[in-house]
Amino acid sequence: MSAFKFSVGPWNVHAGADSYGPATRNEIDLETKFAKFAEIGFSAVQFHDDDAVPDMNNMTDEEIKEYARGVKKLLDKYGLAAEFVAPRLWMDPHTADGGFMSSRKEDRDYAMWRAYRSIDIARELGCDLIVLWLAREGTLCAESKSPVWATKQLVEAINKMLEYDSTIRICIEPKPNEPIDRSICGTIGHVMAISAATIDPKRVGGNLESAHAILAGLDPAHEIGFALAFDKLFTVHLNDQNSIRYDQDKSFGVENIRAAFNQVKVLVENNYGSKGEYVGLDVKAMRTTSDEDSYEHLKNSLDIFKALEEKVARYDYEYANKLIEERKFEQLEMYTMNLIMGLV
Ligand code: GLO
Ligand code: MG
Repeated sequence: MSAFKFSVGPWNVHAGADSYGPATRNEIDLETKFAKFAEIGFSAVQFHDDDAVPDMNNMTDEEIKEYARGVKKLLDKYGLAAEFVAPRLWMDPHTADGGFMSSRKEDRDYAMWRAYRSIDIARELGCDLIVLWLAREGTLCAESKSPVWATKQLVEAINKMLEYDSTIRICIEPKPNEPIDRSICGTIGHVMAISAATIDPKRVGGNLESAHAILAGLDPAHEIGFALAFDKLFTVHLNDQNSIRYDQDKSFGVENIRAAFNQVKVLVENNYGSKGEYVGLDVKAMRTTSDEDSYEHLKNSLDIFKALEEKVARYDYEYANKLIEERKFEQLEMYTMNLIMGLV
C-alpha cells in the first residue's frame, strides 16, 4: 500500500507518433482511458484544456463549461478526480511564437482567452489547480524578444489569472528548452522568482518534472527539495530521462534508480501529499509498444515508485545519521546502494 495518491494525463497513453514518423498504435478514447486509469490505481486525471473540451476554439464560453460538466460526470463514473487543467498553448497557429509572450498582441490575447477558459474548465471539473507548461514561452531566434519584457509578460499573465478567480492556484512546470530553443522559465528557481513577483505568491507554485530537471543539468530530488523548502511544490511529474537530449518521458526510475530513490525519499521525508497533492506521472510508452501494452509504462512507473517507497520506509535513519555525524560518506553511499540493490 502506498501513502500517496497518483495522477496521470490522457496524453500519457498516446499513439506513438514522433517528429519522424506516424502513429504506431490506435488512438484510445477518453472514457476507455479513464476506466483503465482507475483500474490500474490512479485517483486523478491531469487535463489539457482541450483534452477536456475538444474544439473549444469554436465554442462559446458557456458551451465550454457545459461540455466540461459532461466530462466531470464521466470522471465521477470511474471514481476519479481532476487534478489540474493546463491551457494548451502550443498546438494552435496562434501559438507559433508562444502564448503570453508571443510577439503579436492578438496571439497574446488568444493565450489569455485560453488561460481564462482553462480556469472555467477546472472549476467545472472540481479542481483549483492550473498548470502552465510554458512550451513555447521563450525564443526561437534569440534577438526576437527581450528576455526582460518576456519575463514581465509571464508575471502579468499570471496576475490576470489570479485576478480572474480569487481561489485558483497556478503551478508552473519549468523546462529549459524543447520545443522552444531558449526558455524564459527553465528551473524551479525561476518558478520561485516568478511566484514572488506576482500579486499573490501563496497561490503560485511549481510542478517539478524529473526529465525537465535533468535537461537543465540539475538533480530532480534537489529541485523537488528546493520547492518543498518554500512550501511551493503543488504537484510533480515523475519520469526519467537519459541525459541532456530530447525530452524522453521514460518510465519513472528506469534510467537512474538512485536518483529516483532520492526523489521518493525527499517526498516521503517532507510529507508530500499531506495537503492533498498527487504524485503525478508524465511518462510515455516506447514507439515499438503494441496496442495491448499501451498502459504497461504506467504500471511499471507505479510499481517502481511503490517499490522505492518501501525502500525508503526501510531506510535506517539512525545508522545513516551516525555515518553522517562521523562523515563516513563512503559507507553511507554503499549502505544506500545496498538497500537499493536489495542486499540489505
Ligand atoms: C512536456 C510536458 C508536458 C506537460 C503537460 C501538462 O514536456 O512535460 O507533458 O507536463 O502538458 O502540463
Ligand atoms: Mg510534464
